[in-house]
Amino acid sequence: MKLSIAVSEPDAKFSALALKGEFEDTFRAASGAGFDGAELHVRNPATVDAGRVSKLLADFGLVAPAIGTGRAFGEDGLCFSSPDEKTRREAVERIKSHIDFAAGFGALVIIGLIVGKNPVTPESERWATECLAECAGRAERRGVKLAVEPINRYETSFIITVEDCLRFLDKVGSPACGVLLDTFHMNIEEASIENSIRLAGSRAAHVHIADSNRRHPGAGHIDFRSIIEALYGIGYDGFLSAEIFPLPDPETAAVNTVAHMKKILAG
Ligand code: LER
Ligand code: MN
Repeated sequence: MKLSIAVSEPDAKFSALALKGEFEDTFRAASGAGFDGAELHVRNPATVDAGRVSKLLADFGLVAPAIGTGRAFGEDGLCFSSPDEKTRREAVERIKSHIDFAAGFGALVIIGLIVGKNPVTPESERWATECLAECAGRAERRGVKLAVEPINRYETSFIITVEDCLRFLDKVGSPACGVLLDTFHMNIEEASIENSIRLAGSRAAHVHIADSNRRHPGAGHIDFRSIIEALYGIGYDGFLSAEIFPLPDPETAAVNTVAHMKKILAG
C-alpha cells in the first residue's frame, strides 16, 4: 500500500484538505513529507491545465491516484439526486469531464458528495442510480474506475455505509464501480470498521485515511494497525490517501500522517 494526500487549489472550501495552494506548492509539501501520491480535488477540470499538472507531478516524483469531485457539489451545488433535472444533467456532465481528466493520469474518480443530500425516495434513488450508471458507461469506455464513497449521515443521505454502497452498486451493475473506504466516515457509521472492510472485499477501490477527529492518523482513537491488517486480509493494494484537517498546521499534519502510517506499514 502506498500513501497519498488530498490536495486542492487555494480557493477550495472543503476543510479536510490539509494541503491547499498552487499545485507546485502542495506537490512540494506532499513530496517533502514522504508521500507517493497527491489526490487532486478539482472543482472543474475545464479550468485546470492537465499537461502542466502532469509535469509538476513528475517533477516531484508523485502520481495522482484519484480525482476528488466533492467541490462540484460543495461549491457549485451539482448533484445526482437533485429534483432539478438541469442540476442532475450538469452534475453528470461535470463528472464525465472528471473521468476524461482522470484518464490522462491513470487515476480513479471519487463519487462522494456529488451523490447529494436529498430526501431518500424511490424517485431520488432512481435519479441517483441513473446518473451514476451514465457516468459508469463513460468510465468503462475510458478505462477509468469510479470509487463510490459512503459518507456519514450529516453530509449525505443515500450512501452512508458500505452495505448501502454495495446495494447501490449492484443496482448500477457496472464493473467500473468500486467502493471508497473512508476511515473518518466509517468510524461514525459502521458497527465494525474491520468487518465492513471485509464486506467490501475485492470491491474496495480506494481508501481515505483520517483519524476519528478528522485529524492526521495518530491524533485520535482509530486503531490503524487493525485497519491495515483488515486491508491486507482483503488483498487491498491501492493507496491510503489522507483527507485530513490542516492541524496543527498543514506541514505537521502531512509529516505526522506519513510517520504514523509508515510505522504501521513497516509491521
Ligand atoms: C466528504 O466528507 C469526503 O469524505 C470526501 O471524500 C467527499 O468527496
Ligand atoms: Mn473521503
